[in-house]
Amino acid sequence: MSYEPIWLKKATLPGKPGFSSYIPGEGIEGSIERELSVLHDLREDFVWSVMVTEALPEEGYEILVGDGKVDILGGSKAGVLYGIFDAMRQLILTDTVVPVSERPACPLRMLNHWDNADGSIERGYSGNSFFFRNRELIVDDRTLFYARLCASVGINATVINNVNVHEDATKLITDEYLPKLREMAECLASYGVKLYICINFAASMQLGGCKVSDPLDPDVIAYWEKAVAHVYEAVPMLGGFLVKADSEGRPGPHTYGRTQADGANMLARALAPYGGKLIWRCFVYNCSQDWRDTTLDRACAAYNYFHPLDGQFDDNVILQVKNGPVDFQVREPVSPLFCGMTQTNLMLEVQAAQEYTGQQKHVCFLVPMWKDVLRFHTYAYSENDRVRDIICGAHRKSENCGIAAVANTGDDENWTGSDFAAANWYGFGRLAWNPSLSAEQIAEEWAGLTFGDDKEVSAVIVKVLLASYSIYERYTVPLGIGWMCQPNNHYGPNVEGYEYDRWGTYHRASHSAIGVDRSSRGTGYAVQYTEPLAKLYDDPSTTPTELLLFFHRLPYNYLLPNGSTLIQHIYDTHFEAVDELRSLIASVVTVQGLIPEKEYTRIMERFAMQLASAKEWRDRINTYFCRISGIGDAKRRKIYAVSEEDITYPSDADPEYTS
Ligand code: GCW
Repeated sequence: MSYEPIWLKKATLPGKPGFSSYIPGEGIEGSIERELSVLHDLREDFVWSVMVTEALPEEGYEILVGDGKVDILGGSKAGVLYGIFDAMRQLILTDTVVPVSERPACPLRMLNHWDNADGSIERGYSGNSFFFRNRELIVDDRTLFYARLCASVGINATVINNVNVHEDATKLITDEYLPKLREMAECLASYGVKLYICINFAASMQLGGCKVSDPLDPDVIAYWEKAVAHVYEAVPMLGGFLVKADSEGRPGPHTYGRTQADGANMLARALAPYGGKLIWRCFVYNCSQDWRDTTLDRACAAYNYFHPLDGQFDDNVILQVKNGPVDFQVREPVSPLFCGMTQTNLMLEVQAAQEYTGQQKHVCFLVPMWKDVLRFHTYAYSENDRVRDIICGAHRKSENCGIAAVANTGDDENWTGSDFAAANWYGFGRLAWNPSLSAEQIAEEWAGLTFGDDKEVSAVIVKVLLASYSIYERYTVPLGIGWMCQPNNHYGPNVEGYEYDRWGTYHRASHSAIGVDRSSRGTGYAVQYTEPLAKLYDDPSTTPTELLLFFHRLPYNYLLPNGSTLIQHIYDTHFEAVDELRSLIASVVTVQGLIPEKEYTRIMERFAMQLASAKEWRDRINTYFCRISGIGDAKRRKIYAVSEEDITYPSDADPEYTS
């Protein structure tokens, strides 16, 4: 399948070096040469030179400019490449180069692909895998271009297979795959991207003939030592393993009464002699909950399992924590693990794949959401530390930390299905490199690189991106409640879809109130946080409005700080967001003709799907809450309440309804 150069469009002219064929063994020197010639094509009148110097941090770089001469210095060859891409970005956006001195904030800047060996992608919204086809690994020009795109935004690591490791992918660590895996690792490394793989915790049984996968069993330990030695003999540049254990049916140490630390350390010790890292996910919870049991709260699970183990993990273990305590909902509080694990290496996991945010049919630029997470004050070490400090290693002085995004790519021609979704891939890399960049700056860069330098087009694209997350949030789930989507595929509304299921994801709406009480009077989730956060979240009057229903169970006539009742807020946000979406679409129509037709058509096709789905969200949510509460919209907009006699309209005279 052919592919487009997306944000490297201007740096990839047909027949010119950027679109090069993959030549095995070419190495990072080959990439530097190729990218230098792109720079040269962009500005022939400049004299370009590159140099590696130990005076700079390993992945850092400096660009020196003087008298038509540009020197790019890197702390390593990868640093040089990052410097070249910076110069390229500057040239394309501003037609000139200014001096800069840069180093990445996060040591690990990683993508997690949920690609299966058969070529399908779990939660993939842009075609099939370009890493696997029919149980075979593919290494070709597209792999190289993927690495080029990653390097151009500073991504330095990737996991190519799904965390749910099924039978075929279990064999990635065997001779069936190792030679090709090495080729893959070399291809990626030629752009400074380190390959990682997901392993199956039960491989000792499935491949090694052991009776168990108990991490303290000597046969299991011996199996992994041998298996890892074999893998590193074939693929010495492998970064390590990522593991999903004891979660959603995946095997893990809990089966044997062992802890998550027992499981992680056993694998980490097998990897340590080779410098390998073991990334262990904290997404551990009971997915067979009885919905009748209102004392059990899934949000509490990760902290309950991992917090008591703080300090027990080996140094080459990194715990990978989803941004929120449940699962990539449109709005969740930041996971309390970032507040309470001061003796453990941590990595943040966000999801660029738009599983719950419109599945790449809806525009949803996630950088603003990620920035909220990164700047969140954890109070773990001091008053001033934020998630970004923790994942950049500021406190533990460790290189074993960073940020991972579940990737949103596939083999679609434009890589991400939706053209706008590429901004999330781009933005993730830029933010991981420098969390202080603003969402606006990232959006502007991406728009300029992707759609050219027309100011009008850029302004419209940036406006769409920056408005999109807030709009999506408002026509979908109100006030952080979550999980009102279709079960299984997670697209579109279904208010009670998860209500009586086993997944621990309930809103428990009744005729008078909605939400789960997660305060100290309820499940106690709020008090997993450090102070002053625990106190703040424990009280509805100090809980941030956008998270109100995540933490509290409240009546529909509860008054919000803006003077609106909770139910009126639901109506207002849903009506307004659909209207705003309509006007955003109209603004894109104004630049028809200034955007290439192919892209424009693709964008409009997706907007049509988004608008239809947004209306469905609005009408289902509004109708559900109108019917269940019997309270009508103070502004009398169209809601499908069936029987008018059942509805009471808040009167203007009633001070409780001053929306
Ligand atoms: O939300 C769930 C997804 C699963 C995914 C899981 C996880 C890869 O629906 O598809 O499995 O999260 O993060 O492990």
